[in-house]
Amino acid sequence: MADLEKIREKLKNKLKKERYQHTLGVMYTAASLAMRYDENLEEALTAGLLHDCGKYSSIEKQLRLCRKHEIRLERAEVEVPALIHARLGAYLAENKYGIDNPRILDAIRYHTTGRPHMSMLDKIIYLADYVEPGRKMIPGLPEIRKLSFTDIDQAVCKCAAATLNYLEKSKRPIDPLTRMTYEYYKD
Ligand code: DGI
Ligand code: FE
Ligand code: FE
Repeated sequence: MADLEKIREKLKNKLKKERYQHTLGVMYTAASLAMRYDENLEEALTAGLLHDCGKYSSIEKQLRLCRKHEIRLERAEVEVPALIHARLGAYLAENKYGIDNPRILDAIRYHTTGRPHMSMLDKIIYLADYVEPGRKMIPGLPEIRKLSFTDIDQAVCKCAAATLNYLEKSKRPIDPLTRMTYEYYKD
């Protein structure tokens, strides 16, 4: 069993204050969703706590760590630096925080884009990241918060739609997985 207290201490030293606060918000929100959907609490807490462990403030540092550990990035990840921390985070969780549970590692790996056929833990982390209490208000957030606890697939769909909408409006490159998540959950 992972020692959550130890992980917390380590993250507190590595992440910026706001990122650490967000991390705790995701951890507790993930735990609440796990209670609602009969998922393993320990797994939800661990994945929530570690989901952004690769999110060092500088992208240069994230890229440097990827090179150092020979983490191969997809083309979309090279084009969109915001995506790097999810793959890097899964690597660090496994190799620096001693997590060997593949369900937790996948939830970290896919927390930014989602993916088709998400596990319950994947969905919980994907949504907790979006709806945790410290998230700044964005259109549709109150509805997605409520839906997360009433119809999780519908919540994933709305969340993916909102992300796509935002990316299209701001004309940013879109990872194929981000689109596939929406396509899969829309019906
Ligand atoms: O790490 P967080 O800030 O807590 O949240 P996150 O891991 O969901 O990352 C959010 C950012 O990632 C947000 O600015 C939207 C962006 N994002 C997600 N999918 C894509 C994307 N950005 C681009 N350009 N393309 C994507 O497909
Ligand atoms: Fe993230
Ligand atoms: Fe996050």
